[in-house]
Amino acid sequence: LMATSLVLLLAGCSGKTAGNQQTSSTGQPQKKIIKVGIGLNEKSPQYKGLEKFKEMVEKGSNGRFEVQLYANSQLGDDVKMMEALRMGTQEMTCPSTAPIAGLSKKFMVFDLPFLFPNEKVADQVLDGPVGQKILDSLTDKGIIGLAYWENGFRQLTNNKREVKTPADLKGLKIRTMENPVHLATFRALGANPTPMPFGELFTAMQQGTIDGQENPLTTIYLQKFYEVQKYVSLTNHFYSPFVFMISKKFWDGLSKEDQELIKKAAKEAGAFQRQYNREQMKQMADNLRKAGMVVTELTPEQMEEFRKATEGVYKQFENEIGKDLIEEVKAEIAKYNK
Ligand code: KDG
Repeated sequence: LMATSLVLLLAGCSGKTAGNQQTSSTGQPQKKIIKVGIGLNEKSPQYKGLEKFKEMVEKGSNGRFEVQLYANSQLGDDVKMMEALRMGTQEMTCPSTAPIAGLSKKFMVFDLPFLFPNEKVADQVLDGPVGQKILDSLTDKGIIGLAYWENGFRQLTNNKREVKTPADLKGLKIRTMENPVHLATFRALGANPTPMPFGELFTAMQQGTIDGQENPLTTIYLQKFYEVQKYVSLTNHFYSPFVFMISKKFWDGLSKEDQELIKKAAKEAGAFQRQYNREQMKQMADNLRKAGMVVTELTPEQMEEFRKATEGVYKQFENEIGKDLIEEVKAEIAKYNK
């Protein structure tokens, strides 16, 4: 036993040379491992995007990188994984923008209710200068934001009753992401919101500790929320971008060429992921009906009631987000919304 552990110990040490670069006992450079964690499962469009990224980086580097994908919060929830990126104990993750607010309040601008009119406009604003400026606010937190991907427009589910107006939401216990703008929005709608990491959500719905939640239809279907929720209302109340991000500690140890490779792959895989997400989304309302959910489309008047009820949230967060930033994003949206 002693001998075996000694051999293992030696094998473990011999590979280490200075810095990030490791060599095997044969003198060949060892693969650099990139661990990527997400909360959603392997069926999610997000995971499909990560598979694309993995393929691009592994091929593009002739196998110098190995990208390991971990779904289902295996590496922790969004907040915990971002912390691991900052420490340099995990390389990449892809949270919704909402939980990023804990690191940079600028991201909260995207959490404002009924902000983006459609995905096309969102793409243009996020991929433009204001989107980049907000990504850059992560650098001094130890994170490099590489690209925006898409989670999508969020819809409301619950287990109590059909929701057509804010009045129907009264008193319902709704799980939100860990974000003050989301909490304020649901309070303004008369609900009783409670923040919770994604990994705890299914069980909370199953056990009835919450009545409902909100997520894009892809998530509601592919995570089988229809097994524990009866009603879904197509409210489109938030548009959720994802941010594909990498640990600055890891990033700083890479060559310029490798940084370029990873950045390019993050963007290209993101373009694929957005496309795939939108394709998938088209079938989801039908899928959910077939799975037994009541899918409620709102009239323009009912939508307007939701919008009106949450209008005050913009003012409420003006100081925290910055009035200028809100105005800048609104102006960008107006520019592209033609
Ligand atoms: O993989 C992404 C998830 O970790 C999370 O961001 C999904 O929208 C989400 C939620 O509701 O927590």
